[in-house]
Amino acid sequence: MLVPKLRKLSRIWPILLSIGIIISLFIIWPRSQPEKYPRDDPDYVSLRLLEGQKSYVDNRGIQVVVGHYIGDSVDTLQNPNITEDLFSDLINKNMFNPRPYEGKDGNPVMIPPKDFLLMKQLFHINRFNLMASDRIPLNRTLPDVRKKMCISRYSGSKHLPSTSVIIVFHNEAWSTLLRTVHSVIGRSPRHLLHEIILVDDFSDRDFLGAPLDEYVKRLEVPTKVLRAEKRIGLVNARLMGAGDATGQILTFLDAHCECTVGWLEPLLTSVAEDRKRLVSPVIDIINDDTFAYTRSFEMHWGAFNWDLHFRWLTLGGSKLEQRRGDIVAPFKTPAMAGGLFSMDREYFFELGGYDDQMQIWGGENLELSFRAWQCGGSVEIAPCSHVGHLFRKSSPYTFPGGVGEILYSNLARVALVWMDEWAEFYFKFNPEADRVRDKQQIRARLALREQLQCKNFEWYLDNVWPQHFFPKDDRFFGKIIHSKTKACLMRPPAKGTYAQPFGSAILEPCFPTPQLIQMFVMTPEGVIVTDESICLDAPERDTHHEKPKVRITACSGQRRQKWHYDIQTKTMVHIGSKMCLQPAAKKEEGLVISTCNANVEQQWDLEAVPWK
Ligand code: LR7
Ligand code: MN
Repeated sequence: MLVPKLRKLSRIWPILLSIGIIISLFIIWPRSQPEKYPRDDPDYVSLRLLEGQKSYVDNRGIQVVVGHYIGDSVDTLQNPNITEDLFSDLINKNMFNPRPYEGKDGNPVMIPPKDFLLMKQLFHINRFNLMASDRIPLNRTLPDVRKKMCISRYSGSKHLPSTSVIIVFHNEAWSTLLRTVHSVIGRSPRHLLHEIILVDDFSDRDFLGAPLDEYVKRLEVPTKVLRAEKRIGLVNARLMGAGDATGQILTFLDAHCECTVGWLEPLLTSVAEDRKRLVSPVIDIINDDTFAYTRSFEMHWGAFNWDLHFRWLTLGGSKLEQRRGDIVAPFKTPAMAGGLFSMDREYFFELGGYDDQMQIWGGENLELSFRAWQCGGSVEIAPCSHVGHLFRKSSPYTFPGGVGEILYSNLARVALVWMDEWAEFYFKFNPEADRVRDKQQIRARLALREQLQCKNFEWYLDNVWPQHFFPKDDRFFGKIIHSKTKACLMRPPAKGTYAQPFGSAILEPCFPTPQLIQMFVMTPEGVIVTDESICLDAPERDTHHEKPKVRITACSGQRRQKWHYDIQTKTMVHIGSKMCLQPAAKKEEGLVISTCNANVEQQWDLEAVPWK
């Protein structure tokens, strides 16, 4: 081992020279490179620095929606630059080739232009920049992104139960998988790591076979690789890992994470205080193009939209007030993202493990969140624990049976077992899920719900997520129709994997069959809210405009979002300004509020739509 190293020393000057060249490129690049690819090209490779980006709002100002993607799969290759042969050759190669400086401190990786073509081809294998990942060392440094207070808060956590870390994977890249493992080992107190269990969900890449078995033998924490004999999906892979684990606490991670310093102590502390807690870290962002590490906003909690897609929502109003005194204390969340959390091992099984009928991907995070809450546990986020996750725009692997069928079957199971009347709401407006509803055998899960004497979904909504935007018997749900034109109030449509909830409220012809995009909830407090927690909003005072614009924006609980519907006059009165809702003079300008008059322009009909 030593001799080759010495020999290399004599060749050090050319290395220094190339480092010099690379460093200067590093400095010149971002300025001198013109943007080669249009922004909306999925192959657009970003070399921009993401400095200052501190939340899930992306660089176009759009809230990034995670846990919601349905990508095309790798077996239908669409990149014309790459032949099937080349692809199957590349796919089995481990091209891990680290350079000590790349990705250091979470900085973005720079790829020289001569490698752009190959880089773009490799991107398709895992749907992230594999070339960039393969240049970053397994033990790259990351900034300590915790609030200062976190350090002292957990400095005394010596006597905590230890954890088994379970990482399931299907055809993960070597570099991302092992960077996950090394970040666990390198950034956890040794005595808190009981073992690491990698569960291979029937990968077919050569390097994930024997070479992986060999590699993990040399790690300083007992690490094993369990292998599924057929593709079993992430739920059953996690069950396999949990069944084998012997640590007192289970900690699950996706196979492309990077833990930061101090990540583990807050999770274990919280579970040790109350064994019925499921605790997630704050999930930071590893960029899929550059592998830059971006700290994400700590004041988000997890919930879901009307289609049962996971969403991050900003903690607002009273919830934030409550946290004033102790902003780094773990806080309760209606749902977890799903991939990264710790919980007591025995409690995991007491609570029913996972629904083993769930296939491949999706839905299990809500299922577990509902089950925990409704059956006496809780779900939390520990803001002092930060773990990076590589967010992708599409899914790289196959969904045997079809993405739709799998995802909707999983979600149908969640709804049928846990959501009571709100299951009807879900099926009514989600025909894809409704189609697979009757195929679900859920008797065992209903028996579990019975046996654990779990509370109902109404309790969950009222107590765990009182800010929710679902219909309920105490509120209006349906269409808001402009009496004169018979047009329906509508939210701007969401596009692709990004929700674009903000903009003007618009009036469009009503759809003949009820569509969620034209449905609104009006709460007893006078909030007009629709899916994605967006509210009808107007300024309480606007000295510049006679007819201030009405917008559709994130619900804030403020007075500017409160309305009163007068049944007699059929007017929708904005409480803060005492003005009335009406269409703007030009259709494309949407809606405004204006001094109330008895004019027909200001008349609205609230047409309730049955939702269950
Ligand atoms: O068939 C499969 N077998 C597997 O072993 C499919 C997937 N997997 C593995 C996969 O290799 C990965 O390690 O399962 C893990 C999760 O799959 P991803 O990374 O494709 O999922 P994701 O990060 O896009 O999706 C989120 O939602 C999923 C719903 O089923 C899971 O709960 C993921 O764990 C979850 N990820 C996170 O919570 C990370 C933060 C994202 C957010 C918000
Ligand atoms: Mn993931």
